[in-house]
Amino acid sequence: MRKMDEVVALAKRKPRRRMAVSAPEGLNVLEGLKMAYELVEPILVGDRDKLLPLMEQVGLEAEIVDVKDPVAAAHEAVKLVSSGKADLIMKGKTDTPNFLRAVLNKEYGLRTGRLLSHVTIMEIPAYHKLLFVTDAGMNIRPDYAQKVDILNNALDVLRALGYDEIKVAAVASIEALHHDMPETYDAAMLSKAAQRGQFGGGVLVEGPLGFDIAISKESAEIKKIKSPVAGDADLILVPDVASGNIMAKAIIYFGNAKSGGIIVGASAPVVLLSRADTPEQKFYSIAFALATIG
Ligand code: COD
Repeated sequence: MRKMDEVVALAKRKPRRRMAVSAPEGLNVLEGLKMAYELVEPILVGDRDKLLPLMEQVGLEAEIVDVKDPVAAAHEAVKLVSSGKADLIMKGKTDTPNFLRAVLNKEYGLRTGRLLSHVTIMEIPAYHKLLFVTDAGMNIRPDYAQKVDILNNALDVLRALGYDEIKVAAVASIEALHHDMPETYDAAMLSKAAQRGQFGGGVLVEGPLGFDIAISKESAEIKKIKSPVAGDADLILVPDVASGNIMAKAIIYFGNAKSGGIIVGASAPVVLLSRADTPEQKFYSIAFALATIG
């Protein structure tokens, strides 16, 4: 896929769903929800007194579940999903760790027994196709086994969007194995596992690769790295949340990218990017979540 509009078109072909939104008291959240009104019916879990004037300003009509505290709102929103009153959930102003703790709640959370992980989607004017990044949002310092789960989750997402050949770059700061850089060993092991078919057909994993090699054929030629993934990656598997989050935000802000983000592996899709996102980014995140529902 080359454009975010293709993901939006896919989402528009799905049935409209009910989406619980935790602490949506912000113009950017409400404007994003208005843009996505054709895709999802929002249920706003937040402070009614703050919401009503903002909703009037934006021109959005929606059910409100009155919860003043943003952390309590995350828990109520999760309960709406686990009780079947909503089909998916989105983070508004609740901070990410507390929102995720509500999603992971042992009693009423959205656990499935699988690892939950984050996938970012980006349309970057300087790149020839959509670029996905995982995990720049949830698992702080994943070990090798967790990286296998993170990769499998992201592969499920791309397959749900219709990909049957997926080029994955497991990135690090260098292409050689370095005894003091464990991420280079993890990347090499993932690459070997993929060669042996551990991630299914049509999946190519190359690593360790510098980010420049993953997205630039010229860099690969200069550094004499021969791989079908070089300069043509669909999915970037990052070593940890810090490097991935910084990389993704640098691309979004300096690279003028259209972007969206979701958590996968839960019993329902979870829409999650940064609190500072624009309405357009909220809209793309919602479309991305909807497009991946089977
Ligand atoms: N998938 C499934 N279960 C999980 C996961 C996961 N990814 N992470 C934790 N759990 C389970 C554990 O097995 C355990 O049962 C319980 O949840 C608590 O685990 P802890 O002790 O690791 O939980 P926390 O609350 O200390 O941390 C979980 C967070 C998701 C809150 C934490 O990992 C986090 O803050 N992640 C980064 C979020 C962030 O700031 N992102 C960047 C901004 S977008």
